[in-house]
Amino acid sequence: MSTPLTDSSRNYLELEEKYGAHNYHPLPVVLDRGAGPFLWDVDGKRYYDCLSGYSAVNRGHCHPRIVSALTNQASRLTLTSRAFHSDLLGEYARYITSYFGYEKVLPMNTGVEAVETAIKLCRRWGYQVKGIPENKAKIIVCADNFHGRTTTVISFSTDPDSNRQFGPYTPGFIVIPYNDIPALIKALDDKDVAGFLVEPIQGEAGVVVPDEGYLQKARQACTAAGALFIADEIQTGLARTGKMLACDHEDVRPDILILGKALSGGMLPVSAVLADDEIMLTIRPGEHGSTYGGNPLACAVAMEALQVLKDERLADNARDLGELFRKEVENFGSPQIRLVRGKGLLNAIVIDHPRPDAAWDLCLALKDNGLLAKPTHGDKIRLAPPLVITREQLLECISIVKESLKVLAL
Ligand code: IF1
Repeated sequence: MSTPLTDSSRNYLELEEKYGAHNYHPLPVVLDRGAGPFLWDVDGKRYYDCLSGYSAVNRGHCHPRIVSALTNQASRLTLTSRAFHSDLLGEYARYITSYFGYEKVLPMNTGVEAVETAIKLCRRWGYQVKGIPENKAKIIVCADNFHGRTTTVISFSTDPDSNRQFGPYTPGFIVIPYNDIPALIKALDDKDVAGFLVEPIQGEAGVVVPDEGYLQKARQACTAAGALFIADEIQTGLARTGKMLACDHEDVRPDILILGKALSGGMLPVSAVLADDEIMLTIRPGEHGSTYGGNPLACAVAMEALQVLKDERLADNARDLGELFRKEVENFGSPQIRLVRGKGLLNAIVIDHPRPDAAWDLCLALKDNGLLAKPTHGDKIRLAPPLVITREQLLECISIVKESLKVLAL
């Protein structure tokens, strides 16, 4: 149904298939170049990127200022390890803490490492500050969460694809429904609860936006119960949803803020955990760390990437174009679209179709028509272009979606 692969594309696919583990099922497209909202395949065909490296490439591909920060620093000093000081870590720590309004930062690399760090901090705070008996600390999480792939983090996943046959699992997590304040208040009754870990919008679940006021009420419930409110903004943060943080929509300040993905603008894995001293200083030298965490290359890239978000007012663009996107797609009135939802430029359309692989087929048609997106959980397609996309470009994406829907006509 999709246009056949060229010989050269097929070669790349076969190489990956033969020598790479089979832990992904990518769309059959082989990319070798990117700029702004565009990607090009090895045959020179151009696509709109509506995945943005799972929301890492918020400033578009190969943003000149970030590339320049990367290459300048790469030819000077890339890694010292934390056994020594570098001339950039302190500067970066001052920059990012004042940017987000926290007393301290703990730098890591991948998103899930930052989540693990937040879990360790939360438990440590529970023992040292809240006075929970040793080994009794619990953390509340939500059903259908996605926080990464490590053994501990999949221990509290409710998605069998993520955790089936990877046990035994790490104990100490309580799962409650998402967007359910009474369930949270009830779970917080347990005096051994140290914190509540939540995505402000559930990404992997299919861009599930909670009711307005949910984050604010959850924040208040945590404060009342003496538990930490921990926001995983790895996917929602850094201008993606139309504010710098998704929590900003409700003026909520997390006790622990987790950032990743877009922190480096897609150049290298850079993540961070932000918190105040009462929490952060419960971990002392030698008790946590990472070879690459806080490396000078990451510091230089992250500072430039954060500055670009402000200089180019990308949160405002995400807010305005997100509203346009949802309005236009709703206006299709397509019987094959059950609904469109999201915030800013983090959106999903939910497909309504008898064929279970309809969303996959639509993604193949989108690809043929010059737009790349990926289905999640069968019937949902996430559409999250780089935030530098212009109004005209977004309108072109919308007409590609409209045109491609024809493959689903019944
Ligand atoms: C995969 C989704 C996106 C995340 C949140 C932590 C992490 C992620 C809220 C871990 C990672 C990923 C990773 C990717 C698929 C992907 C994803 F489909 F699962 F939901 F982005 F849309 N917290 N999200 O979304 O960060 O360790 O990967 O740097 O296949 O695992 P990481």
